[in-house]
Amino acid sequence: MSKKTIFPKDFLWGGAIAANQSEGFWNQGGRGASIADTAPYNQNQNYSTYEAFDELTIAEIEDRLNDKDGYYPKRWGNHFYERYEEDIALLAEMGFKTLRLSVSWSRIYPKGDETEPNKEGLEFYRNIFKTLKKNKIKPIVTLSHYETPVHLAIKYGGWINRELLVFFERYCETVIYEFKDYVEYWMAFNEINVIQHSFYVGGAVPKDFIKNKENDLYQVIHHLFLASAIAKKVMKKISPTAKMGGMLARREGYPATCNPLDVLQSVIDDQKNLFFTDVLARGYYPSYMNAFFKENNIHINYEDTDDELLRNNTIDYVSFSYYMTVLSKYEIDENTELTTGNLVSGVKNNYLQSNEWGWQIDPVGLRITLEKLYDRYQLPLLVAENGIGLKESLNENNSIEDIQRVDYLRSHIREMRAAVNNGVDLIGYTVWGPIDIISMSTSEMSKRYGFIYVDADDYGVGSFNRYKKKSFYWYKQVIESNGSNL
Ligand code: BGP
Repeated sequence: MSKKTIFPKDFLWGGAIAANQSEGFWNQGGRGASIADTAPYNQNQNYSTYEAFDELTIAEIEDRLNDKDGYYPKRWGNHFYERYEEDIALLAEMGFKTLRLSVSWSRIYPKGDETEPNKEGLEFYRNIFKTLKKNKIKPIVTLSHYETPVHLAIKYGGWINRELLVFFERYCETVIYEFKDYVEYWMAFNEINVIQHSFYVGGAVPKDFIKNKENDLYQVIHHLFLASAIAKKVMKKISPTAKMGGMLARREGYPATCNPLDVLQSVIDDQKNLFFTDVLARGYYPSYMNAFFKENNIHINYEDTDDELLRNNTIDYVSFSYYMTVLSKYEIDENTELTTGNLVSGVKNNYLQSNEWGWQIDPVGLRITLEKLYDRYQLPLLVAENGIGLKESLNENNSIEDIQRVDYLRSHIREMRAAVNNGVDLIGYTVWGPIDIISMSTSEMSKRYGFIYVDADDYGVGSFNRYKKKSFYWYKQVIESNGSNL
């Protein structure tokens, strides 16, 4: 390996947040409720059965909306809604080149099916984009980060219903038109494959609408593919020089042994994950999925124009979240040790250490995934999320010595650097939750990812003031040196 590895000069160093985990003020500024606002915090939770992934009936969703069931941290976030100027100034101080953030659909169309957008919502994001521009930070915008308006879930059954395509197209047209002068990078859905884990989180589908689980799953996925293609189609029309990406929760894995059956299992597990980016990047269903549909009697309702829509509107770059790896095993029995993750679970790898939530830390896995994805798609790649959740509290100097975070990020950046050196076209790296943010899977504030500490607990008690951690200064120097000073 060459000693002097250089990231491209316009490499997008930065971080990533989502509206529903950061903004708060969930019912202010004309905003409607989104499905994320129904995710409660349960202090007695068992980490392997995250409530965030519960399947819910309409009655249960309504109960949660009426606060029948406790405390909902995503409604409060980290107060980005009122502190975004201060937050962006801090990110600019670190030298951020980019901030990946989502627009909350229900701030723009509070119920989702209106014909006129909410002006206050548009104003809010316009101010954010202006502030980013002033600070020379390029936004990467996710159009839907688990944020479907809850009304679309209750009234239409969420993404099981093809009618959502009409509402989503209108939303995309509005947002892309309004912000075309500020945004060069878009992506339609965050972690589009989360639907494999929850109809509600991934597809806004209440239990009442699910008739045949497996068939319905692929119908919802088909609609998400069409919606992604529509987002690209709209973007091409309104902002032809911008780029539309696809976003996958990457499940990188290895065979548990060199038994060919474990190796084959690993290939099959990988296909289940890569299926999503295969369709988005190539514009058609891969043969292994067509075979699977045939064998399992799965029939997707297609319209004549669907094939053309998918083929003509493929993504411009591939992005993914990467936190961990797992093992694949042909035969899993009661002695097989399993491991958890927020989306990824599988067989435990004893060569790896885990974080407090059982997520197995594997920097080399990031290199492997970059090489694999680039080879498969030959499209630019973006690491849209990476980072480590830690429980932290301020020391006497109002800071945190988050050495573990620095170690984690440093080791992952080293592997990215090696991949770039080996010819991978990597355009950016956005560390998850640069300012402490509510956890997606556990709804905890105390699972912290940030370079910047937010003084708030799991119940929203605290000043919400921001404090720089040690990693703040470290990441600043990483960006300053374009990744050579780690
Ligand atoms: C991803 C989600 C994010 C984020 C991250 C960390 O799956 O896209 O929204 O939260 O994981 O996960 P968690 O917050 O559950 O620790």
